[in-house]
Amino acid sequence: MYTQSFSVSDGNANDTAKDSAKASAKNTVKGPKPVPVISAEEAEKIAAFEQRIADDGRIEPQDWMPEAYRKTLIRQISQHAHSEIVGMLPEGNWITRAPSLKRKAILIAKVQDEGGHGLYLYSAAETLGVSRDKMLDDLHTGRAKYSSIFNYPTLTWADVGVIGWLVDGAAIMNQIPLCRCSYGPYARAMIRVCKEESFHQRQGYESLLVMMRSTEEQRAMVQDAVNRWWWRCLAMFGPPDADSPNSALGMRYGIKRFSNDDLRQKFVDATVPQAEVLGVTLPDPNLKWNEARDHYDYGAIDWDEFWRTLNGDGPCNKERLATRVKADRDGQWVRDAALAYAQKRAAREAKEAA
Ligand code: FAQ
Repeated sequence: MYTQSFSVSDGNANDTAKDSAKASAKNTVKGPKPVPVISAEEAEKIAAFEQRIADDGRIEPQDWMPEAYRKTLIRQISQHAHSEIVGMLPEGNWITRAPSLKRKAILIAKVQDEGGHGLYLYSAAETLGVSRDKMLDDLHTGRAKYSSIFNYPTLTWADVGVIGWLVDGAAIMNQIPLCRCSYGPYARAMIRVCKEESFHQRQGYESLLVMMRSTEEQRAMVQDAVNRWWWRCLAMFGPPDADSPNSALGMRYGIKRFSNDDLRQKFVDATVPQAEVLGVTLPDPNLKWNEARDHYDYGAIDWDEFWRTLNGDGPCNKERLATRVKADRDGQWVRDAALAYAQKRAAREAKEAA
């Protein structure tokens, strides 16, 4: 695994020289800023890396990569992994109360899939040199983020269907472009994740269709769930582009292929016709087709609520974290036993081979 031996900008050599010149020109009183020195070998590595990105090639774990690329990936992939694992909880809450054996089996499979997605993603992040223990420690101590959407409660059975339809729907919209992300292990993990998310989205939609074709009470329950989840799902795509500090680097490095606002718009455009077929109203009086833009216009998202939730003050943040910490502690003996067994087996095999 490559680590940079000294601090250099992750831009190309020309950019670095221009940036340094600008910085020195501005800073006449305090004297010139130290100009980062890049060896010819270093400049060559940066150029090769940037060419690979420009050619839409893949960066693999053994390849040289700028430190900022590695850090951006670790940040995004670990947050994504945490989201999948914490994301098991809101729906997991309904496994014991699913209305039929069929729905229970589907829900168990879905929640188990989310656990699997978390595992692929932790593995992909580990290829960048970060340990799983460190990532989990960051989650359990509240240092790491996970998706805002999983800090809301699942109040009725309709919430489970709406999570499948809208939350998985938003996740797919965001994750399909990640299948073409420049980092090989992340891109490959995303291909399988997206296939499974697609099943998740369809099962949610189908479950809601059944409820919408049933009693008035069930239709009201679906509408109530849609009212509660719609705006949070729009916020899942992240802050508006103008307030998204990581987008520029993510796009430059070929990690993000579309901006937060572009994906949000794609999601709205795809979801409105689905809502019409379902017979639910999306809770936005400003939602209307804009002929000139060839897109739906939609109303203002409550970004204060989004940032509050991100900063730990959503309705379920404390509960979600406490549940994860407890699960980790309760599972310690299993990990210890598995490790002891593996060590014992390895020792026996070594003895037999000797
Ligand atoms: N929640 O500068 P940006 C799923 C943070 S998986 C929490 O725009 P970026 C499957 C962001 O991290 C859902 N935090 O950041 C499922 C950054 O904080 P930092 C998860 C958020 O990275 C379904 C700060 O705000 N999906 O649902 C959120 O360029 C059903 C500034 O934001 C992924 O993780 C948010 N919604 O863009 C499971 C996909 N939005 O790190 C169970 C991969 C932003 O500077 C049941 N991730 N933040 O401290 C991504 O595509 C990107 O990371 C974004 C954010 C688009 C989420």
